[in-house]
Amino acid sequence: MNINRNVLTLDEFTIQQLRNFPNATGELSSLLRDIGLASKRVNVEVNKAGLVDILGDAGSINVQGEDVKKLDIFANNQFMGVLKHGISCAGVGSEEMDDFVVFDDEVSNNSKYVVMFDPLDGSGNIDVNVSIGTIFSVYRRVSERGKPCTKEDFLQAGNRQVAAGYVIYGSSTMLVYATRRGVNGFTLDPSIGEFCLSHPNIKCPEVGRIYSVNHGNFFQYDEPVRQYIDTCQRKTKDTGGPYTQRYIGSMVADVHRNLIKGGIFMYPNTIDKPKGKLRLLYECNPFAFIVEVAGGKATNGKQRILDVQPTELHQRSAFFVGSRLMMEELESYTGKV
Ligand code: P6P
Repeated sequence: MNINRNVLTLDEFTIQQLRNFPNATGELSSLLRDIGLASKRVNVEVNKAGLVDILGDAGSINVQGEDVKKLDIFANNQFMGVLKHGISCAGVGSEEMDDFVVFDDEVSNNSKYVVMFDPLDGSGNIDVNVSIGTIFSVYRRVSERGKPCTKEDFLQAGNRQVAAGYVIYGSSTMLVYATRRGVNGFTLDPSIGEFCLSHPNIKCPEVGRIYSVNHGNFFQYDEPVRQYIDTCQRKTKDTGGPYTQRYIGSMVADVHRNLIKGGIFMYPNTIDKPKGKLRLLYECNPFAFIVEVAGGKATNGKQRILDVQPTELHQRSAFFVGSRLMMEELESYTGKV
């Protein structure tokens, strides 16, 4: 009997991956399905954010010193909930929580993975209806199984990630995740409430014509970065341009666009933020992993991002990510990485 499988759901895809790798335990597939479930619940609230009193500041201030909006808290609790009650995660770290959380129950203590996530990145855009997103990063724990996870499980270099991904709540809702075997995108089909494989085996074009940076900070950037931005502005048909500047101010939307179309996203150090603004563990590392698996590059301007050894859960970093040849042109100004 020929079963019509022309559209694979996220669940079917992750189970198919299991069939292709019989030695796999299924814990990572299960964890990804848990994240997909939480994403669908967050999506419902994001889509009606303008209609119900879920907007507006929750009154609290998060560890970043930013006003926390109710949707941030809702999203944080959704991802925490599915991961705590799943079978694959020993604990989590989140932008919305000062410290990492150990689930510390028998099943969780025997689980293989820990997860870092930014539950709702770009949340400052929630009430002006700009695309926002969730970002997540999965590590195999280094602490002894059977016991509670420890800080060392979360302070691993990005090159030890097992999987990473994001959800973009935009004109459509997409979940994109990478393992070392590839990057795949799933678009939510509201008619069946399932993420369906829409972008198999995503590759980042070697070169693009989009550069993404906050020009408002231009005079705060180091000279080599300003020189590269100037070069972008001077591109012509004869020199691989003209380039266009696209910057939404929501990292998930900006990096997703550049991943698909080709381009470079930059959040350099500034005079005001000498260590950068973006968070290494749950913003830079996941996107660096995804873009590298797709064929691009990601650095902090001096070093491959995935090789940076973290020392703090919420540490910041300068971040440059995108098409390989555009990153190499940037490095011709900032120094070879
Ligand atoms: P700026 C959103 O607050 C965020 O963390 C990223 O999503 C986004 O890329 C960046 O900050 C925008 O920062 O300083 O340009 O507004």
